[in-house]
Amino acid sequence: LKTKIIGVPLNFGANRCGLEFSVENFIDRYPKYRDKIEVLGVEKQLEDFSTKGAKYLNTVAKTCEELAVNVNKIIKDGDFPISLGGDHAIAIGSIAGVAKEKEIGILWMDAHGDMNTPEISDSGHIHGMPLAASVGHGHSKLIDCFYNGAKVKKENVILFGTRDIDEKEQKLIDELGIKNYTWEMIAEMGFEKALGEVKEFFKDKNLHISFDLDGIDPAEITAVGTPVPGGLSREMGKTLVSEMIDTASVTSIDIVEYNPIYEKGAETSEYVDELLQLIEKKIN
Ligand code: DIR
Ligand code: MN
Ligand code: MN
Ligand code: MN
Repeated sequence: LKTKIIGVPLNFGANRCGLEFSVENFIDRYPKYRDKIEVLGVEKQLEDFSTKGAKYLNTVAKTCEELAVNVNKIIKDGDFPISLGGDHAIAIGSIAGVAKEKEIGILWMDAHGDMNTPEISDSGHIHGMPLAASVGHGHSKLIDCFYNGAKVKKENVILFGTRDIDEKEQKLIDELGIKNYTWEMIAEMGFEKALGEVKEFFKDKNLHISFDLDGIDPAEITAVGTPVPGGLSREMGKTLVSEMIDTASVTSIDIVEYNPIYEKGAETSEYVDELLQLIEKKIN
């Protein structure tokens, strides 16, 4: 297995300035990645702005489609795709690219649920919808990315570290019975115990990890657009990735929502570098 990094500097899913600089800024700080990261361009599409509830739907869908094609190729070659965002909407594409070839579960580490649909979303931002789309809920242009239909069974999904879920989004999570380790639960039961349960659940199964940097405590990470107090320490985030790779059959990872314009120093890009190094060491 060899890691292949695809950079996807999408910002249209978050509708937030700065994410479009993510990949180039990261490479600029860490030139060792210049030849290692394949950067996908984000091609603006004609949008129908009268379609409410999913802003920049066509541009996001097109970008996800392209990412899916690239990720799928990497999986078929027997390698390990890492999708570096850019906003979290790109996970619709990375998951589609893997799920075409393998039945996978998803570990979604995030402050947010990302279980909105255009009907229930308050913001209309697609980066709040990728998990819902992957389990078959939301706009058909998102659900049907790369191939038609849901990509993952709702039973095979775990949310981890959440602490900002919208009201109607919570209702959908409850209706579907999506397993949700909120940050409050993790803090109460202890990180080690929560991690142990997640490891037990995904043990020996194919697993895609979707790692939203805003899942980490904003006291330790500044370069995210939607910070929420609380969350995993940097060390916990690394332990989570490392121990899941040891336990499950991890197929692929997203690292998303790096927004350099909010960075106070270089601590977030350093963290992304640390995560990439850890994954490369474990996988290669
Ligand atoms: C919010 C924020 N729930 C929304 N979501 C974010 O817009 O749907 N996800 N920031 O990462
Ligand atoms: Mn997210
Ligand atoms: Mn988030
Ligand atoms: Mn919110």
